Amino acid sequence: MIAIKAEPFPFTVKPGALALIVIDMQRDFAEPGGFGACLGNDVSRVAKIVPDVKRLIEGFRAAGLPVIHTMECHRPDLSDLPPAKRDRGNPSLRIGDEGPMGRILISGEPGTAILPEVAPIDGEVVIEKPGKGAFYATELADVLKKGAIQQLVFAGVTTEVCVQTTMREANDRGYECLLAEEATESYFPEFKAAAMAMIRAQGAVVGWTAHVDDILESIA
Ligand code: TIU
Repeated sequence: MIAIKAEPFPFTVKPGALALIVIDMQRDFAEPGGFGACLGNDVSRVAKIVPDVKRLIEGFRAAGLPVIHTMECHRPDLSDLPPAKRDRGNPSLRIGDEGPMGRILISGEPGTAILPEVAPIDGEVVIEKPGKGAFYATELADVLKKGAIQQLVFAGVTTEVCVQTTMREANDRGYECLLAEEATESYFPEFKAAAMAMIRAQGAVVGWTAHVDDILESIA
């Protein structure tokens, strides 16, 4: 393996220590009638990155590198849903309400599932998370420690919410983090651009950004 061409400078891959983490590529954020749409967002932007997320996942699988998936969701009894989260944003349907794809953002419901094109395969870890960050109230820290993972490539949605929150959490825990530019998206293009810029500012204060092609070329 070689260094990945990245910003603000090349990302040196540590053999055996790199994993891909795919954040919340769920129907609830990509399809009409889901959580993202209930918050008033145009979800079509998310659907457009599916091919790039898919080829990144396939590249990691082909290289024998771990792929970890996360899902933002809550228990059916809502015991892990703070009222402050449930009531935020005046959505048309709130978390736990019955929507066209089942109960909004509830574990096991059809709308909460990961999009079929980028779904986990047998043996891949799936982290269900009640927060925006993937470390809060989950087993992610243990999974990474057990796998001797020290570096994370990030994909998924949305760039400035769950992706950036998790990158910041990982960065503080000592992981080197690289965001795959074409494999992440926001409902707001200007927020994606700002998140990318603030991640790599100040000499990679949160992490690196790189193009999917450059990541794939380096891990092949
Ligand atoms: N996964 C994720 O980013 N959850 C969100 O609620 N994102 C929004 O942009 N709302």
